[in-house]
Amino acid sequence: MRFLLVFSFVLIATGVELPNTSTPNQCVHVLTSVCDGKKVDGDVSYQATQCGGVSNEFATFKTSVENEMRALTVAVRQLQDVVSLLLQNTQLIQATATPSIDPLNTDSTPVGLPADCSQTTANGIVTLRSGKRVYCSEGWLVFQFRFNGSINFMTYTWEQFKTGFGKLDAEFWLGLDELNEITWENNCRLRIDLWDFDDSHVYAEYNEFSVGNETEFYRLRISGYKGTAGDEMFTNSDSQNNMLFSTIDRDHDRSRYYKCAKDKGAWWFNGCSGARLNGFWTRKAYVKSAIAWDSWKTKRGGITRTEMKVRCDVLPTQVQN
Ligand SMILES: [Ca+2]
Repeated sequence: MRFLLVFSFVLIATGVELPNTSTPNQCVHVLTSVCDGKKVDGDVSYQATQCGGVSNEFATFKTSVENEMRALTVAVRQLQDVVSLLLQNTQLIQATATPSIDPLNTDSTPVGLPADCSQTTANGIVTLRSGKRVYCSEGWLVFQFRFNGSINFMTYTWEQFKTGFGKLDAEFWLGLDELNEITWENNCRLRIDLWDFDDSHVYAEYNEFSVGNETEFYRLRISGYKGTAGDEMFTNSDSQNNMLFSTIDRDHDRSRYYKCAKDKGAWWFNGCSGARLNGFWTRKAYVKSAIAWDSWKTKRGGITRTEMKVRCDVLPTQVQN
C-alpha cells in the first residue's frame, strides 16, 4: 500500500499520464473488443497470434508502455533530486536556528554575546558572554546610576559599597571590588554624565582611571580631564586624585575634624568639598548633603541624574623573551 501511495505521488508530482488501459483487466478488455468476440483470458501473446489485426495494436501499445516507463524512470530521478535538495535545505535551516557553541568557551555559552560593553552598541542592561548582566551606555560600563532617589545612597556601609547594591533596572552601585578588578591591570577611562531638573546635561571625562584594592582602601587614581562639567575631581584645590574611599562607617579622608562621608555620602574625599555623587538625592537647593559637582552647580542641589562609567583598553599580553 505504501509503495502504491508513493508511486501515485510520483505520478502526480511529475505530471505523467498513463493510458486508460493501464491495468491488466482493462488491457484484456481492449484486446477482446478488437478481436470481436474471440475468447481471450488476458493472454496477450495468444491474442497477438490469433488476432492478426491486433498484433500491430499490441506492438504500438507495448512501445507506448515502454516509453511511459522510461519517462517514469526519468521523473523518479528528478523527484529524488528535488527531495535531496529539500533535505539539504532543511538541514541548513536547522543549523542556522540552533545557537552555535564556541568550542573554546568552556562554559558552553552561545557565541555572539559581547565580552564587555565596548563590544556592543546596546544601551541598557546587557548579558555578557560570561553570563553576567551589566548596564552598558554607548560602549561604557555604567557602575553608578541615579535618577529618581529610589535608593538612599547615604545609608549604605563600607561592606555594601565594597560588594555593590541596588538593581540594574533601577538605581545601583556596582561595587568597589569589581571596579578594582576592572581597572587595575587595564588602561581605563572614567566618564561622568550629569543632568539637572531642566534636563541640562554636562559631562566630565578622565583619561586615566583606576581604583586600588581593599587593602589600600580603594585608592583613586585619576587624571586627564576633558568635558563640559568642569574638573571637580583632579585640579580642584581639594583634589580627589590619590584619595582613599570613605563611607558612613569608615573615615579615610584627610580632615582631622570631620567625617566627610557621614555628612555627604561615600566618596574618595580629601577635605569635604569637591565632587560627591553618592550624596543625598533631592530636588531642593542648598542642601548640604546633596549630590554635588560644584564647578557646574553651586547651589548644592539640583543634580537629578548621574551616570558614572568606565571603559578600558585591555593591555596586550607580555611577550616572553
Ligand atoms: Ca576625617
